[in-house]
Amino acid sequence: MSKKIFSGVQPTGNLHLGNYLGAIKNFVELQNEKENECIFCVVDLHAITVKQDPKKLKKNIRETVATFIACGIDPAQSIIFNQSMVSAHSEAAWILSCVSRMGWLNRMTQFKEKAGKDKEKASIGLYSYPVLMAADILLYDATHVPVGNDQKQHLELCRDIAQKFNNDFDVMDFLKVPEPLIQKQFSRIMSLKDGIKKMSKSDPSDLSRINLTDDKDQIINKIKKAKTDPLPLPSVIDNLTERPEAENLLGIYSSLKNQNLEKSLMELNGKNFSEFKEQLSEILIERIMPISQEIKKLLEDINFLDSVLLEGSDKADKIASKKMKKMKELVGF
Ligand code: AQP
Repeated sequence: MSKKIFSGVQPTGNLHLGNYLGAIKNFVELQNEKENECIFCVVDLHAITVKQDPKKLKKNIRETVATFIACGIDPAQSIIFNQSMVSAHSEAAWILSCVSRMGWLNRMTQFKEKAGKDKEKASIGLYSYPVLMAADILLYDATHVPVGNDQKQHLELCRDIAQKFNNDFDVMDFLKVPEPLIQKQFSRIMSLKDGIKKMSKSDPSDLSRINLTDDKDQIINKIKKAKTDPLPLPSVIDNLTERPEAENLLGIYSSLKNQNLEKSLMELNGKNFSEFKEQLSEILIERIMPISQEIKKLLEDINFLDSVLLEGSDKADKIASKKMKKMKELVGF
């Protein structure tokens, strides 16, 4: 059955292995099932929920488009566009924020993590981030949303918002309730420096993540320095309990090889951590280098990247403005 796919990535720089294995790799697989309609958005409105340098933001927007394409998203097959170029996202987010309840948003763990200790100083945008995300998805009648595990709670909220809007305005199925598509295994890649923190663009330590623009030497160095524990490599999954760093590195290895953890453990049986790390670096170089080289090449042609966004935004605007018009009518505007 064909699916309508929508997902977004924030242009906040440093796109990393977590973004790739948790989300973008899945985008490409879904696109390659030819019957699906795919829309991938550079969510710049989301990016400004925390302070951004305007010049860097512009650069990061182009870098995100280049990364999408370098990873295998084909602008001739999928719509790639920029959220701020389609005004319906902001309009729908306002209407949906009037439908959403404070109590729902108060439960969002990502806000608590990102706002840190001083929540009073967090932007209102950061607090209402999940409502904008719901608007993004619902404007396109997306049936499926591929995301990393960290976005699961936001997706559940999106479903609640869609159902409440439909109930409030007595329209059975106007907003389609989407299904999350979260990979069963390895959907949360952790920091290379701390196995209980997710790999993240905003981590101040570059050693905590493999960036999709890293070169060979950077990859080798980061994996060499990745935190492990003093125990030997496990031979069975049960031995991974309370060993988050080992579990993370083995998860990355398995995800890159498209195999389960059991198979990787069997394959690596008898090896020590430094031999395993060498093997992990090799496979990372094999997978990441072509992406990193392609990103660099694409970034030399800014006109091409801008034209992809312009064309994609035109196509997205056609779909979103139609839905927005109906939404406004339902509300009574
Ligand atoms: N560590 C991760 N493991 C698996 N999936 C991940 N994603 C992000 N980090 C991991 C998934 O990547 C997609 C795009 O994420 P995003 O850039 O829109 O936002 P994010 O989740 O806030 O990513 P970061 O890296 O943590 O950014 P910062 O540091 O700026 O907050 C999403 O589908 C996400 O699930």
